[in-house]
Amino acid sequence: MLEPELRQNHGCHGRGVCGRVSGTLDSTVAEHRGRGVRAVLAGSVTVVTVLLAAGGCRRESPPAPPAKPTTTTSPAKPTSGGEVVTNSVGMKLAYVPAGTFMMGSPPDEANRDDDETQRKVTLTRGFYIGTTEVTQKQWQAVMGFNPAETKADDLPASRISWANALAFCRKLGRAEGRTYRLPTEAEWEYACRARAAGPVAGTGKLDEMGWHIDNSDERPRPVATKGPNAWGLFDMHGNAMEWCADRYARDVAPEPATDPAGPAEGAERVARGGSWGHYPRACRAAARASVRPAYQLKQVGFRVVMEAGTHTDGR
Ligand SMILES: [Ca+2]
Ligand SMILES: [Ca+2]
Repeated sequence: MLEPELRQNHGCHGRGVCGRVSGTLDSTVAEHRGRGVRAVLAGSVTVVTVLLAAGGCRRESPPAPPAKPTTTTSPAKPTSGGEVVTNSVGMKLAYVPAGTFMMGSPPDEANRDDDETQRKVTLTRGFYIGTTEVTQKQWQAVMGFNPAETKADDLPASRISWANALAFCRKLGRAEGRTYRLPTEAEWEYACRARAAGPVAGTGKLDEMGWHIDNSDERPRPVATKGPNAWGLFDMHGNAMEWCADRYARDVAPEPATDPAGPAEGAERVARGGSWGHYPRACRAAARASVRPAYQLKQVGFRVVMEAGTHTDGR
C-alpha cells in the first residue's frame, strides 16, 4: 500500500512516488491536451521576432569558466560553481561544474522508494541551469501564450507537456544562438544536491527550502521565495515538479555511470523534486516520479539547461 502523496489529480502513475491515481485523471488530461497544442502553433510567430531582437546572454558576474567541453574521458576538475548569467528573457542561469556524486538514496534514508538505487555518477561536462523554474513571464515571452491555471508573472510555468517544454528550449536557443534543453535526470539531481548527500539540500530543512503540500496552502508560489541551495538554485524541492529529459525506468543498475541519459525505451518521462501539491517524501532530492509526456499538469513545470560554450560568438 503506497501512501498518497498528492491530493490533486495528476499524471504520475500509481507506482512509486505518487501513490494514488484518481479516476478523473484521464478527463483532466484530455481537457488540456488539445488546447495546449493549438496554443503552441498559434504562438510561434510573434515569439521569434521578439527574441531575435532581444539578443543573447548578458553576463552578470565573473567571466564564464572555460566553456567548451573537449573530452568525455577526462572529467573537468570541479570548481566552486555559482557563476550566474542572465539570458534574453531575464532568466538567470548558474554554472554547475562537472563532477562526481552519489545519485539516489542510501538504503537507510527515511521514506525512500525502491526506484532510488544509489550509484556513483560522473558528469563530464559543466552546464548552466536555471536558478528557478521557468516562470510564466519567461514562458509567455518565448511561446506567446500562457497555459497556467493560476496566472502570475513570477509563478512557475505549468500545464506544459514534455514536448512543449522542449519547444520552449528550441525557440529560446534559436533566438540566442545557444543550446537549451531539459536537464538529464542525473544533471537534475546533481544540481539539486549541490554536494549535499541527505534528503534535502541547502539548510537540510524542507520547510526552508521548498513549497510542498503542508506549507503551500496547496497552490503554486512565486519562484525563489524559499532558500537557495549551495549553488544558488531555488525550488529544486517542491513548488513546480520539473520535467527531465530521460525516459523513466524503475530499475536502475547500481554500477557507476558516466553522463547517464536514461533508458532508450519507455512510455513515461522523469519528473523530479515533487511539487506544492506533493507530500514531503516526494520532494526529497532522490525522489523520482514518472509522468506521461503528453500530460499537462498544474503541478508540473520545468527548468532549462543551457549548454556551456554553445554561443555563436564563442561564449
Ligand atoms: Ca518513486
Ligand atoms: Ca521545483
